[in-house]
Amino acid sequence: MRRRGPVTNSEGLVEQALGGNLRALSRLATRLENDPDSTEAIVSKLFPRTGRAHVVGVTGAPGVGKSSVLDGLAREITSRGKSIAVVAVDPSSPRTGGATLGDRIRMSESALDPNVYVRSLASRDRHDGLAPAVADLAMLFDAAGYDYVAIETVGAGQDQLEVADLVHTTVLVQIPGTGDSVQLLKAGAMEIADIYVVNKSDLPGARRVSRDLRSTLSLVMQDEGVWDTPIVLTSRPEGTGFGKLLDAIDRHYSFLEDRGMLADRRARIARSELRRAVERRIRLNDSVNASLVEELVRGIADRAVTPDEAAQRLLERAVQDVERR
Ligand SMILES: Nc1nc2c(ncn2[C@@H]2O[C@H](COP(=O)(O)OP(=O)(O)O)[C@@H](O)[C@H]2O)c(=O)[nH]1
Ligand SMILES: [Mg+2]
Repeated sequence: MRRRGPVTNSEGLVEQALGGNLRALSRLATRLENDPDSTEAIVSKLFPRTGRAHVVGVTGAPGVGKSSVLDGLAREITSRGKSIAVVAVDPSSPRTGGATLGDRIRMSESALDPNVYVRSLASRDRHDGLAPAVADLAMLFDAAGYDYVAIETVGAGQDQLEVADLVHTTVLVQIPGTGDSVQLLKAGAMEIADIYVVNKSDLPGARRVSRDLRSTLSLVMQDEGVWDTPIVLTSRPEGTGFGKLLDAIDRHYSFLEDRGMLADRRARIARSELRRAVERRIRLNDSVNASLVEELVRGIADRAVTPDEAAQRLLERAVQDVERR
């Protein structure tokens, strides 16, 4: 289907969305998710308005209760008069299935609670990390003025490390009865977690998980004056721990600010923004220059060009295209 004047359209939508129109916000989110060609125009409008939200990543294995924790957190945030938008990447957080987030989605769409907005990304089979739209959506909700923007992602190796590049604070959710913290250490997860949540603390063994984390952390982090990674016990059915979790999240942001470390995190986020924009250009040209890509792929397979020569030619074409625009 052909769109007429997509740029003007997006501009109008951005105006409306940033003015508080939830329908426009939702349409813009859909566009960011499904129409990569319009991303640049949208982002250029959003970008000057971003940089205010506290962006929080929530990661952990499927079923540990990331969505439930976010639901509890959202209630705590709204009770303090603040707002949160959630980008849910976890494919186990569908709109169906009666998950608590399903209710949140309906709530935000019917604008019953304007302080909570949940957006689930259609799950795609991506084995190469997070969809680029995740970061763009986080930008959208930041620009729209939400106090907190949370990204919920499956804690499956790569995406867990990637989400840490998009956020100020990474929350890693664990539960009683699964592996010990040595596995986390091996997976590199201990380096990215700013806060641990032991969810399902109504089940037996939560204290043991918490002690295990604490002792492993004390081995890893021996420096004085570094962030003392909090371990927060939560329980969705009992509704406990979410106040403490929000306190810990806020405390982490203040810590970054006070220690002059917020600038480092911002630089880390900026680096991933730059990388995405570069990739966007190449991808854009993938569709424009599909035949060149095919030719290069064949060339590499036939050993006629090296991968680096092919990459160089693709980049040269990308630069020409940018100059022509
Ligand atoms: N007992 C108990 N079950 C929980 C708790 N939090 C979540 N669950 C359940 O765990 C399952 C997975 O929760 P969900 O939030 O969808 O996990 P996610 O896949 O990590 O987002 C659901 O059946 C929840 O009802 C909790 O604190 N205690
Ligand atoms: Mg979920």
